[in-house]
Amino acid sequence: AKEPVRVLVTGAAGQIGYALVPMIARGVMLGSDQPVILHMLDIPPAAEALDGVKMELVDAAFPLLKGVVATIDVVEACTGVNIAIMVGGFPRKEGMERKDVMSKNVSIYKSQASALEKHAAPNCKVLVVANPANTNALILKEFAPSIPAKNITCLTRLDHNRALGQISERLNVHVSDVKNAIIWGNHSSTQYPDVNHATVKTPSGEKPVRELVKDDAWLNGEFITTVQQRGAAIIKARKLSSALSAASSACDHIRDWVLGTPQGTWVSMGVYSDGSYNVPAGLIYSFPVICKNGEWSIVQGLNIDEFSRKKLDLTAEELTEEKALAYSCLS
Ligand code: NAX
Repeated sequence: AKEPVRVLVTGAAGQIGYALVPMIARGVMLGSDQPVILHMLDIPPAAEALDGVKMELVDAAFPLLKGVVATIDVVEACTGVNIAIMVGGFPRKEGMERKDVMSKNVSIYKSQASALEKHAAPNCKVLVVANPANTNALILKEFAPSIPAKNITCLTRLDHNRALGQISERLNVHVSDVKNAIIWGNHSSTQYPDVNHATVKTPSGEKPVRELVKDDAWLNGEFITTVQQRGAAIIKARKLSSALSAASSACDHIRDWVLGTPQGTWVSMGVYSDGSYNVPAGLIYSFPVICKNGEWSIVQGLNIDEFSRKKLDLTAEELTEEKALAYSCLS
């Protein structure tokens, strides 16, 4: 039998946490033969709710779940974890300045970075979900210098899956037949959902999405804004932000990272930029990646047309500004 993997979920008493922990305990993230021990962290006002989640995990009698640590102590939460899903953060409230929200998250991610660096298992893989996801991940990287940069990522897989979903709805094909969309840049409304290399599996082979949709105006317009604004549309409809889709996408992100992407398929991940595609190095930026043997690598050599170039640069500019804002909060 396999040794259990320890998975940390911060903000585990929140909405996404409540959707995510049962998925992990069922093997959706790491496979149906992989036992897990869940570490759940939240803050004192949510401690009682967190205990309630733990009670439900016990009650669900998951065969793969070998233990549950529910705590408000960041050191206890981080100790020995192999995978860390960072969902906890400070939300933007009405009337709050961007700088104030950034400042709260910078201080959270700075201290959690230190705890992970000191107490997590060697080679711990980190996924930041909490917004501003890219910049929180960057802060975590900066303050955990002994964790390799390649182990620190942020979630743009939800945006990626949303793009696949929109194409699937438009063409009336199954979403699993659509692949190789790309989310470039920030997990924000400046992200660029790119279908220039995306394909659909058809009875007569793989066909480019553009050839099948036959409507460049839609692909260059409404498709992009729908994906960019999808989070807001969910809030309007549900009066709550995306939770089940965020949790499911977080499982997809880690599963593909650990177990590998299928041959010929890439996915989108926010990763530390090495300057590929002339994206400034030193940002956490969403790129197309393939994963093999537990490591991601950026897909190279894709053609970037002029329309795309502008959009890649625009979202990079926003991330550069966010980085500067985050650094200004440190002093
Ligand atoms: P909730 O407010 O329901 O839950 C957040 C939880 O984090 C709360 O239980 C809170 O007590 C806890 N928390 C706050 N500070 C903490 C700290 N220092 N340590 C540990 N826990 C802490 O929010 P939810 O809807 O679950 O969303 C969580 C985060 O995901 C938000 O930042 C949200 O903006 C972000 N999202 C990111 C997405 C992505 O694709 N990257 C999509 C979904 C989501 O909007």
